[in-house]
Amino acid sequence: MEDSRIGLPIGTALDRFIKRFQDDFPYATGELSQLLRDIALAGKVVNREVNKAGLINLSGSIGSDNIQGEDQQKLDVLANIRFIRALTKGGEACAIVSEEDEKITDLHNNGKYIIAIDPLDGSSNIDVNVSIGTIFSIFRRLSPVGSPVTEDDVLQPGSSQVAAGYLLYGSSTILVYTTGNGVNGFTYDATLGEYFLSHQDMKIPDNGKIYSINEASTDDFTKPVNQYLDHCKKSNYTARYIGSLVADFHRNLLKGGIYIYPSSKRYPEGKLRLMYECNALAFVVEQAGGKASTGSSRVMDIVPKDVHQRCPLYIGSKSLVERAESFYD
Ligand code: AHM
Ligand code: MG
Repeated sequence: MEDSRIGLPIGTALDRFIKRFQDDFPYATGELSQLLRDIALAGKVVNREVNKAGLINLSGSIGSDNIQGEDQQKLDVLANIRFIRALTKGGEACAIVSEEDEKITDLHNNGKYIIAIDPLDGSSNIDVNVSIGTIFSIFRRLSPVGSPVTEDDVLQPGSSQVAAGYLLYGSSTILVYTTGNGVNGFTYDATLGEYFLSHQDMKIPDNGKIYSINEASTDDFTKPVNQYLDHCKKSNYTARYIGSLVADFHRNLLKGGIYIYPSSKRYPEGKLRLMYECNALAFVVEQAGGKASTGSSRVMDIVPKDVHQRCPLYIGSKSLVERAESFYD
């Protein structure tokens, strides 16, 4: 089975795929390709650790909080180490922003790329064998190579991403990414230690019946959010909420639906982080024909003021997101 747009069959190894499209990247020198390979490799290591967590004493909390004041799990910390190490080694990245680190990691090298990463998202699901994921965003630095990394290099809007994607450690492990030429998914075959193209040129259905939101918080939500939820119920939608952003997003990408984490009394700015949770999925969804909104504006247009800034998120099928936005008009 060959896709006319990408010209490579299902089953193509990730490495071959990356090589084939290397020349399509702006400023192609192979460095962005190498970064994607580094992320894929670290993903294999994290996948192994996630799969064995119960056996090798990796379950549970580490007993400290991260910058968000959230309880860090052992696997959160380990995944952070694995990804930072993989991204540091190659020299392609000059700075890394991570959910787990308060400050930007400036690598003081000649790397051209800035990475924003949530090494392991869905902490509350780590110990209970529920799907969790890694989310990444890649930007090109703006300042000249050789000079110190600046705030402007790091605080770029999502619209400047050169690549983004996620790894979902689920019933199977999948890497989904975009470099701005559509979205492709690669399923990991652990017996061969390799990712293979399984989802070509992914497109999100324009419509759908799934809505995903933590409905226990309705008392905290604003009127438009609750009105939209009433609309979902009256329209016979079905509710699906795992509480792992990557897993909820991936399901809706395949089946059509909307994921919402709105602003609320508890989280006036929303809970999810713009730079390493919302932007990457926004880039993927737009490339797949969907939409990502704050409820009133495009997520990827926000210029971040802080690396850990939060943002309300309405993401998924275009017509569903637009309908949700109409409740704010
Ligand atoms: P985390 O980065 O601490 O794991 O938090 C992000 C997670 C998302 O994966 C998920 O969609 C959301 O938080 C769930 O939040 P809640 O428990 O409030 O529904
Ligand atoms: Mg997270």
